[in-house]
Parts: sequence; C-alpha cells; structure tokens
Amino acid sequence: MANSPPLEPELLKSKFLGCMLGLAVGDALGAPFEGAWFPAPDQVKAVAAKSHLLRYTDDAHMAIGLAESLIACKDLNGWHLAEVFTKNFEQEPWRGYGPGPPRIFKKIRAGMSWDKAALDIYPGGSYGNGAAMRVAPVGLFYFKDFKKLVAAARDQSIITHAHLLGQEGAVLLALTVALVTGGSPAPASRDIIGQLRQYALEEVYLQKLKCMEALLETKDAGEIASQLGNGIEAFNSVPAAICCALRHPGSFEDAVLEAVSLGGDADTIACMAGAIAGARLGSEAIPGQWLKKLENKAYFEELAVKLLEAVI
Ligand code: RVK
Ligand code: MG
Ligand code: MG
Repeated sequence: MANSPPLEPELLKSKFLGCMLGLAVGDALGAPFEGAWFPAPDQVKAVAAKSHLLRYTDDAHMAIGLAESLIACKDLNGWHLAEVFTKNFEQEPWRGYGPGPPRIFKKIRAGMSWDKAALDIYPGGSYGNGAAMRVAPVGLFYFKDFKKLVAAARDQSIITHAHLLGQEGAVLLALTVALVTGGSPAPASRDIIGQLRQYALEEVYLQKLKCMEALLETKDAGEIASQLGNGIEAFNSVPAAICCALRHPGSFEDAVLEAVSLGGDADTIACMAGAIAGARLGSEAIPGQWLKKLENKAYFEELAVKLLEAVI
C-alpha cells in the first residue's frame, strides 16, 4: 500500500468503524444459525427483524480483546494479549467459546507462557477458525505495513491456534481487511485474490484461492460451501468468508446474508465477511435497523476510533 495516496481521514474513520461494527453485526446475525442447513437470506433477515437485541458471540468478544490490547500496547504484545483474552473470557465465559480456548486460558492463568499453552491442547496446535474470526483489528492496525501485519496475525494466533493452518487463516483474513481498508477504491476482487495467493503458503489455501476466482461469478451460493467449506476449521471457513465478501463488493447486506446462508459455522463466516465488507464500504453501508440493535455498539465504535488514532 506504500504507493497509494493517503485516504481522507473521514473515509478512513468510516472504514475502521465499518470493520469493527461489521464483524459484530455479522457474528450476531449468524449466531442463531450456527449449525443450520443453508438458511435462506430472507429467513436470516426475519430473525434479525424480530430480535430486540443483536447479541454477539466469542468471535466479536475476542476481536474486542485484540483491539483493546493493540490500543494499550501500540503493537502486538503476546503476553499482554494473552492476559486480555483470559480476563475477558473470565468475565463473560457464556459467549459461546470453542472447545480449546477456555482450556488454554486456564493454563495461562496457572502461569503457562502465552506461546506454549496452546500446544498443550491439540498436537501441533489448533487449526480451528478461532484465530481468524478475531483478527480483523490486526488488519486495521497494520494496514500500511504487510510485513508487520503478517507477523502480528501469526503471533496473535499462537496464543490459542498454533497450528500453521490456523495461523494462515488469520493471515489471509487480516490481509484481506488491510487490502480493502487501504485502497480507495479498494482493489478489484480478482486482484485481491491474486495478492492473497502470493502470501499463502499452505496447499489447502492455495487450492481454495484458485477455486475462488470461478466462484466470484456463480449464481449458486451452495457451490461456495461445497467447494470452500463452511466448517469450524480455519481452512473450511476463512476462504468461504473472503469469497462471500468479494462476491458482493458493493453491498454489506448481500455479503453478510450470503455468509450466514452457507450455514455450518454461520456466525464465524458472517463475522469475517462482515469485517471485510464493513472495512471496504464503511459504516454507512451497514443497514441501520441492524446497527441500532447491536449489543455494545458504542464500545465497538470507541475501539474503532482508538485503533485509528493509534495508527495515524
Ligand atoms: C462454538 C484435530 C482439531 C485440531 C487438531 C478441531 C465458536 C476440533 C466460534 C476443535 C467458532 C475445533 C469456533 C475448533 C471457534 C482444531 N486436530 N482437530 N490439531 N485443531 N481441531 O477448539 O476457537 O463456536 O474439532 O481451537 O477455533 O463461533 O474442537 O476452537 O465457530 O477444530 O467456536 O478448534 O473455535 P478450537 P476455536
Ligand atoms: Mg461464535
Ligand atoms: Mg462460530
């Protein structure tokens, strides 16, 4: 992004807000459909319309922790972030965390090092999507410096998701957020896929990024789930989320509804798609009827503004 002209401050603010609010809205819209079988977009809209509160889950809760730590440390600090994740979990353990992280937080609380605890749970570490679902604030914070972004996306993964497949999902998601944040206009979807292919190291991601180009045009959203996956593993959800966001570069609503409609790990896929779509289109693109019902909306806005202040 070094050669791009600087963005207008108001536009950048809207993009930071759009990303933080977008990930929370996506998570909350998808949460009632976690594990569902291809819910129709109209059904997703109807459930949201009937809800008094759009409540987010572990995905956005952990993105809050990441933003809090980046703001406090002005960088990615593994010790500090592990403490923030642990404290936030202890305060709100009911947010629907995946199986691994609560066990890791217990080990960290008992004194285990931030970069060792995760290896005690799954052999080689977890390749669940928990590191990618929360990583969007890294994409915002380091949107001007991809070398630092990649290192930070990996370091924040290592706390809970040390497996290279878990780390790479986080890297690809953070890069996509950075690419759509830094460009005005944001690069075309095919160019973004091309850039991601240059950073991908693992075969499963390279192969899915290749499939994604053809899926940009498909009329059958079910093809996305069947070719890219819709599961809890990072490699079965990060490519699908990126694909939904890139297929709808002009509509936050279409990107997020399509992400939920894949079913499976719907809150997480919609959280990641919402982060990308919100960063690309800005907060004005998020439907007001969803935003006004979002739980803790003001806190997501506060974090977005503080993240921006830390990078300009
Ligand atoms: C409940 C074998 C492995 C593995 C490995 C599988 C929330 C396991 C959010 C594990 C997200 C699952 C989700 C999830 C995030 C991972 N060998 N199997 N090396 N690594 N798995 O426990 O934070 O919804 O089946 O790290 O990634 O909304 O249970 O959790 O949907 O992936 O949880 O990995 O979960 P974990 P997470
Ligand atoms: Mg969740
Ligand atoms: Mg989930």
